[in-house]
Amino acid sequence: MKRILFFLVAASLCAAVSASAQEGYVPSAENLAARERFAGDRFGIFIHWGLYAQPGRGEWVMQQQNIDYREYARLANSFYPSKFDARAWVRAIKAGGARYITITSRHHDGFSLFRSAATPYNAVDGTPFGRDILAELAEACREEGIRLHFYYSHVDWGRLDYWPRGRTGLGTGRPEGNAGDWAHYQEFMKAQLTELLTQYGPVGAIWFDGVWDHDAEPREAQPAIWGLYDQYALIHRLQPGCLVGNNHHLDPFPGEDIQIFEKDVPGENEAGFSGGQGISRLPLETCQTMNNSWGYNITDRSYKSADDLIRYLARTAAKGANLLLNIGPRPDGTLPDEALERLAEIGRWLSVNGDSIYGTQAGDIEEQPWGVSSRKGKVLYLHLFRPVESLQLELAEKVRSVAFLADGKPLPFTQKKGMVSLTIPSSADATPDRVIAITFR
Ligand code: H79
Repeated sequence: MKRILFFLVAASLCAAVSASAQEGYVPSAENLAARERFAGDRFGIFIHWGLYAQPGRGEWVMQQQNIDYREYARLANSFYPSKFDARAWVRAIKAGGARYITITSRHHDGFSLFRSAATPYNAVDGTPFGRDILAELAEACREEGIRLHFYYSHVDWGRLDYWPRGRTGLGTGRPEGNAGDWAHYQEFMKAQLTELLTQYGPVGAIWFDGVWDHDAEPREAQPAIWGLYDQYALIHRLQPGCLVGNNHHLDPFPGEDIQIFEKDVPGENEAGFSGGQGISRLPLETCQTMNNSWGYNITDRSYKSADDLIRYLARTAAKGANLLLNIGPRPDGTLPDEALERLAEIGRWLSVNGDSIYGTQAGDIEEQPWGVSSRKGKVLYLHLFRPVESLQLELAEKVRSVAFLADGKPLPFTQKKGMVSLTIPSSADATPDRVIAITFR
């Protein structure tokens, strides 16, 4: 109780000013256009990169191994990714068919990948590498025509002003009895958000993560605890077209422009993070790992096959959501071979079948044993995940033509009383998802 009071007093002071503005949030025309563009993108690549790439045990290593924050910070002295080449990343990602990149500007360990006057604990001022990772990436993205989004952690496992702590980062050596300075931490985050929105050109989205650290407090308390409305107003003021997303696993708060689902397509909860949220009317995004780790994990070989990832992309699109697929670069700055191979395969599939993914909405037909469906205007796309000989579909609209998307070969069909029957010739071509386009009149 004392803790709640502390937060409310500390946070409401700074949140009060703009809280009302965001509570009656009306997105600008620019923001609405950005949402539409985002929803059409359908496929992005998530990059988790930071000091944690060096121990190679994922981005939670500091919390999981209870590493003292002073010892952990020494990893900055050996941050020297000699093979980092932003253009090579962006080219591989673009060839993979992704339309945007979301990179961890600062994760829970508190290290910033960008030049920041708010803390020396950053890639430029705090490492021998001395280069601004985000600046190089932003330039490469501009050249290649890919949008850039920034992940930003609300949680910090090493700062003394991040106190009271939440449920994580309790073993990182911050002294008991630390007074903390929550209002100072809020100011720090706003200073960094201002940098992110003024140093790198247009930012597609700010992607927050960590509200769940204080989930002992109820949902309604979260905006005031974290100063969310203040941050959202700041972002929209600096860049009206910048989308705000927050991976809090709750129903969206006012001021958010997209809704995020962690490791599940919207409506499912296999990973266990999505039980507390429904599906809103905002553009949706599912983030997912290629193996079982976000940050580089040197022993995690549990990569999903390229075929499974392609089907996951189709399943996500069929739910009307984007897929944000993760890669954890190595400490030397390269993308893991396994990730590059999968990217290339997804890109090959999309170069033929992209029409059934980009710019689509959820399909008219729910997920079936044979696969899923997506829709764009007058065209319904059937994604066949396994061979079937025939399909009976209840479709109210009158069908004009049916054809394979890959080669345009027409399929025989009949339509009687709203029931469409398709006979599907078998194919020798191996594909994880054979797409049929049904065009209505
Ligand atoms: O950045 C990646 C992860 O590091 C971060 N989000 C993705 C995108 C993340 N890691 N775990 N989580 C998010 C899920 C949070 C799990 C929690 Fe819990 C469940 C937080 C509170 C309840 C685990 C169990 C940690 C504390 C208790």
